[in-house]
Amino acid sequence: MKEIMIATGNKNKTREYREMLEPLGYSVHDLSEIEHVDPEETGTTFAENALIKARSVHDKVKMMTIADDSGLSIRALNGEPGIYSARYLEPHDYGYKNRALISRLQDKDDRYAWFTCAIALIDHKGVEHVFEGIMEGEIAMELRGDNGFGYDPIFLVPQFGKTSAELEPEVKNSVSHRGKATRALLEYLRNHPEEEE
Ligand code: ITT
Repeated sequence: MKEIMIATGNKNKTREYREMLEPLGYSVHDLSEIEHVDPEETGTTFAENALIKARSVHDKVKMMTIADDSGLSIRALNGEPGIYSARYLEPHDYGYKNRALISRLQDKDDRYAWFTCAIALIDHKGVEHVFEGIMEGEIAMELRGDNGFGYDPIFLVPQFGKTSAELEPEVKNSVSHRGKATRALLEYLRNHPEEEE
């Protein structure tokens, strides 16, 4: 079995990675199995923050480690919440955050938004790699759907006419920022089998 550590404290991310990696023969671990203090995300890009998270765990676990930094960017809000997606309007829950974003867009015609996911991989030799994926869409007029997590209920995926919270998990993974970045990661691993355990 190939072992991979997902350096995340977000159970929803672990679930999405598990759905994508287990069918390919990976045994997926996350931070719930080790003692770990989250590093401060001091980077200015998704890629920098993903690397900060991955490095902080890789030394400890000595197995192939990935971390992702992801978030929602809204063009009419100059890219907010962006790299601050998890911290936006804390300590409020996502019902509140999602309603707040919809009301900030009330008078705007431009509802274009995109999710970004940067996955940092640190391989056995300690070499760092980054894979990125985006999903483009629009901010919906109201919250819809119970699947997914975070900002999914307000993110309309144009080709389905549904929010990403209304999509079945496999369908979301097939078009999502995390799905695309994960497929790029897997292609890299397939081409470098010596880096798999
Ligand atoms: P870790 O740092 O421990 O991985 P986190 O939740 O703090 O967990 P991020 O710093 O990457 O993760 O923040 C990403 C936030 O962006 C996440 O909490 C969601 O609010 C949002 N987000 C990312 N991917 C998403 C997705 O697929 N669907 C909905 N919201 C998403």
